[in-house]
Amino acid sequence: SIAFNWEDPLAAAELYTEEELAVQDTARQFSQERLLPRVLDAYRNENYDRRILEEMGEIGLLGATINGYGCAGASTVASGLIAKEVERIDSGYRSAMSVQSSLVMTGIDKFGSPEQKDIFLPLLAKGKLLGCFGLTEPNHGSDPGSLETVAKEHPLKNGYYSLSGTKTWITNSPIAELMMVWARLEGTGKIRGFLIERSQCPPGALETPAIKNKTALRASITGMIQMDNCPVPGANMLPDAEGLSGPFTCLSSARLGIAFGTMGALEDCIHRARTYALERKQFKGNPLAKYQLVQKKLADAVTVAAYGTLAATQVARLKDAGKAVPEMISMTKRQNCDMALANARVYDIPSVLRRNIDCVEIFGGNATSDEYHIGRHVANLFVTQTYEGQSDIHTLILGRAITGVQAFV
Ligand code: TGC
Ligand code: FAD
Repeated sequence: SIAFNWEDPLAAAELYTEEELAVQDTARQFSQERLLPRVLDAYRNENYDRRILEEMGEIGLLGATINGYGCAGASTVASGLIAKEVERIDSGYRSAMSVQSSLVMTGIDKFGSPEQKDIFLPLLAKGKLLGCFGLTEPNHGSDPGSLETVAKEHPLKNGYYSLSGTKTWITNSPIAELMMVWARLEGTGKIRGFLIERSQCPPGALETPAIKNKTALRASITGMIQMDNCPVPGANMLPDAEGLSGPFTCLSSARLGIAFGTMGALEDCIHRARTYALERKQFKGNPLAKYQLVQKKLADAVTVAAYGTLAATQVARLKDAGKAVPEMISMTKRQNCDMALANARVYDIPSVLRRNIDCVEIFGGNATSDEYHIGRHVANLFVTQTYEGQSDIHTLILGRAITGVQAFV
């Protein structure tokens, strides 16, 4: 007989192929066995274990949608399910992986030369080479079209470009060996992508200081990329990306991964809150789960996770069929990040106005202890709402598509 399954209420699994379910199982097993035991130490000490990407590479989780170069050639849905399982542990772990797979590897796969693909993709797929993606600058975050980093012909080294400028808030940058940096090419004024190899840069030309003491995403490393006449071989410019459509194409891939991933984080919050509510007793020995207000919190959060997963799955299917447009991705990224955060945390508005109540309240004072894992998810989800286009920016992307009038400037 068919029964309601609170862990998959709208039977999303029915929409997945055998292969996609197998990929999800592999990712879940890896995440639970290899990531969960590390996460508290990583988060407490801002200590990302670089070996994680190699371990992910060994089982085919990196660049999963790419065909060839040692990549799995899986569907966008399968790749989304990987993100969901990894983010079930921590958004920072998904972040480090997204940057490698969706931003750097996608960028090379879509816009790289055959030589760039042959050299870099197999190493990135195995996690032997660690990548980062530098678009944001200190003065230009939501508006990367105004970026100031400049690339010009190197005055001393023939066949080289010279890059100068600063990128900030760059995931993986302090430990990355390969940096995909977006800069304005002197002369044309167009934005182009460059692959900077750390091992090729002389001292002083490239610095990547870490941004320490973060209040969230502490299990991933974040830093700057400071370039001072950094020499980059001409062969390391991405030949097929000119203008913002290059970085934005990579972002479309990563944003969809975040839409899946945040549903994994929310599902973990639900799982933990449900267990806690069944075990914790207050008032005459009743479990918290007996109380209607607690049940409403769980009902809301379970509904949000189910809807968000279905929406991300639909957009991923459309993407594989060549029928997705960026606004669909903006819609799911915005909605899933906002709703995951709202349902995981305390909303700072009067309770009478609250539509989206949260899991964290169910833990009472214990929410403050990191051993309950819930506070960590809440802090991380705020960042997912901010990077890859803050939610209000996606609101404006949708508003532009709905009205035909753009509100950015
Ligand atoms: P706009 O005129 O809208 O577009 C410029 C050109 O880009 C094309 N385009 C896209 N192409 C592919 N995919 C997309 N999603 C695209 N969106 C736009 C567009 O067709 C146009 O092409 P062309 O050929 O006509 O030049 O540009 P705009 O400057 O008006 O853009 C405004 C806005 C707000 C939409 C854009 O700047 C924006 O999305 N801002 C948000 C910035 C952002 O998302 N930054 C992310 C940095 S990376 C990051 O956060 C990684 S975190 C990773 C982790 O740790 O998980
Ligand atoms: P701003 O652009 O200054 O925006 C501040 C606020 O103003 C936002 O709420 C925004 O929505 C709002 N705002 C801005 N313009 C408008 C407008 N026209 N109308 C209405 N509201 C507006 N970047 C990378 O390139 N690579 C990475 O790997 C990367 N990793 C990151 C990791 C972490 C942990 C964090 C926190 C950030 C990361 N980022 C990365 C940067 C991220 O993409 C930016 O923080 C984000 O795009 C927002 O830019 P900003 O911080 O400069 O905010």
